[in-house]
Amino acid sequence: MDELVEKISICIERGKINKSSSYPASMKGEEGADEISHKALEQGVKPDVILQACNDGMLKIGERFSRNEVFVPELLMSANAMKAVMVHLKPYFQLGSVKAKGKFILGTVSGDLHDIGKNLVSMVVEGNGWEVIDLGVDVKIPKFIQAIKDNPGCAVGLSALLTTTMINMTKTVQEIKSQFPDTKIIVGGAPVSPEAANKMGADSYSDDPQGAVTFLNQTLVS
Ligand code: B1M
Repeated sequence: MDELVEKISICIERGKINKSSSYPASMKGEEGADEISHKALEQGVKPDVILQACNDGMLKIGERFSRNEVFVPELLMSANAMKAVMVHLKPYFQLGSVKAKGKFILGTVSGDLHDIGKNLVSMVVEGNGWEVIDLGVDVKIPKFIQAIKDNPGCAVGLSALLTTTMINMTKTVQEIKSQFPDTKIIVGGAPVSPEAANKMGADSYSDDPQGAVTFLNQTLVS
């Protein structure tokens, strides 16, 4: 089982999506993240362990990108490999048809196209009984405002992965708070910190999806 987990991490790092993908050339014809994660789940590997393997692979490709050893196309292939795994993991994060505890509006802020972390947050929050209204990536302030108007009583989650888009996160938080002071906001993403969250006026910060669930359960469930 450990071997499968190790292979998943390698597939993510190297951007090997599935068997029919000819990228990377050195892994042509081999099974990819898609088939191996499916097999691992069938053999009883815990979804959390598979998720951790994916995160490890992502971390490694990110470090290589920082060292200029790989470039954006390689990052994209890794992201696509991770998405292939997430298709298999999704059912494990979802509950049956239970009445939603409340609504959670989620999006990656304007200028930012990273959505893997946000999608994980979405899955886990949904799996814990909340209705998630996922606005996607590069979400401009008016779109958040409209969604809040359409869903009174909702909470809002913002994600950002670039230090340059944290300014847009701040602007989004401030605009939401000026129009809807009672709306609770949680922020997250690699460059965000509890201090930054506090400074921008968000109600909470989390470095993982479970933190968003805890926040929602504590804030909106009486
Ligand atoms: Co980009 N990228 N990227 N990238 N990318 C980073 C973020 C970077 C750190 C890489 C590096 O330099 N080492 C760097 C940012 C540097 C910085 O600003 N400090 C970077 C850069 C520079 C860029 C471009 C500018 C590159 C370029 O074009 N020259 C460009 C920007 C595009 C844009 O957004 N406008 C770019 C593009 C891309 C791709 C499109 C190729 C691709 C994204 C594909 C996609 O998301 N669909 C990509 C990727 C894959 C990465 C790395 C490798 C991986 C990010 C990721 O998915 N991590 C990343 C390096 C790295 O982080 N290792 C990098 C896995 C994910 C599960 O973690 O998103 O942190 P994360 O989410 C976590 C937590 O943060 C938390 O929960 C998640 C699960 O634990 N969380 C929340 C996230 N949101 C939350 C919200 C919450 C609560 C928790 O509540 C609401």
